Amino acid sequence: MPLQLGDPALDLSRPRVMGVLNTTPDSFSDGGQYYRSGSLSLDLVLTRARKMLSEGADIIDVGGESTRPGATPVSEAEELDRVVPVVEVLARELGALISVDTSTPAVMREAASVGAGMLNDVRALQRDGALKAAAETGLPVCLMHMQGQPATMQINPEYQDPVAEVRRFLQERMTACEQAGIARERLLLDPGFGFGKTLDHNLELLRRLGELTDLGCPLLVGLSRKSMLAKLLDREVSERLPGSLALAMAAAERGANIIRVHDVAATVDVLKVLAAVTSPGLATSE
Ligand code: 7PM
Repeated sequence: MPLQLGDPALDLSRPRVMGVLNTTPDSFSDGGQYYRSGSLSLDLVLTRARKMLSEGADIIDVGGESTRPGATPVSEAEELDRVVPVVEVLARELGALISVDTSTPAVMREAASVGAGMLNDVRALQRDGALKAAAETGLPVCLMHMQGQPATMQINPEYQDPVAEVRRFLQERMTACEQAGIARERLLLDPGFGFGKTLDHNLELLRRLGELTDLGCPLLVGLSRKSMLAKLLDREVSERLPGSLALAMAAAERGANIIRVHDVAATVDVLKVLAAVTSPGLATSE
C-alpha cells in the first residue's frame, strides 16, 4: 500500500520536492524573512508558499523551532504561535500538503487539527508524549536520525559505522512507532544530514544512502545549504546553491524519495533532467 501522503496520495515513484518555510526569527538561512514590524506576517508566508508551489514543490515544510547549534530554545507557546496559524492559512488557502517540522506534542496535535498533512520530527518522536500525539493525529511521520542534542551535536560526533548506526536507530524508532499504533506504512525515514555528523560521516551516509531503502519506507533527505558545503567549498550560506543541487541529484540517484530544499525551482529542474536521463521517453511524454 502506498503511503497516504496528502489526498490524492503523492506518487513517490519519482523524487518529490519539499520546500522549507522557516517561521523562526533566527533560522540559519531564511529566518526572519516573514516578519514585519516584529510580528509574523501571514501574507508574506502565503506569498512565499505560493511561489514554492508554482515552482513545483509538492510539500511545504513549516517549522518554528531552530535546531541550529546555539539557537535559543523555544517555548511550547511560542512554537504554537509560529506554526499553527501558518499551517492553518496554508492548508486553507492553498490546499497544499503541509508538513510540520516539530518535536512538540501540542504542536503536532494543533497543526493536525488545522489541516497539516504530515509530521516531520528531527527527534524521531522521542520527546515525552510525542509518540502518542503523533499516533492520534493519524498523519504520516518522518523519523530523522540525530546524534546528541542540537546545542552540542556538532562538537565531536563519533561513529564506528554511521550507516549501521543510523539504520539501527531508525529501526528502533520504527518499532517504537509500531508499538504506539503508528503503522510502518505511515513512516518516512531520514538519515539526518548535519545532525551530529562530520563531513566524512555525511558523505558516507550519502554515498551509501541506497543501503537504507530496504527498511521499507520512503526516504526523505535534507541537504540544502548545509554546512557540509561550507566545509567542501568554503561558501557562505547564500552561495551554496550549486553544491546543494549536486547533493540533491546524488541523493535522488541513490533512492531519496523526498528532497527538502530552500531553492525549489532549481531543484525541480535538476530532478526533471535526471528523470529524463534515467527513464527514456519521459521527457517527451508530456
Ligand atoms: C540549523 C541546523 C538550521 C539545521 C537549520 C537546520 C532537516 C529537517 C532541518 C533534515 C528533516 C536545515 C536544518 N533539517 N527535517 N529539518 N531533515 N526531516 O538545514 O535534514 O533546514 S532544519
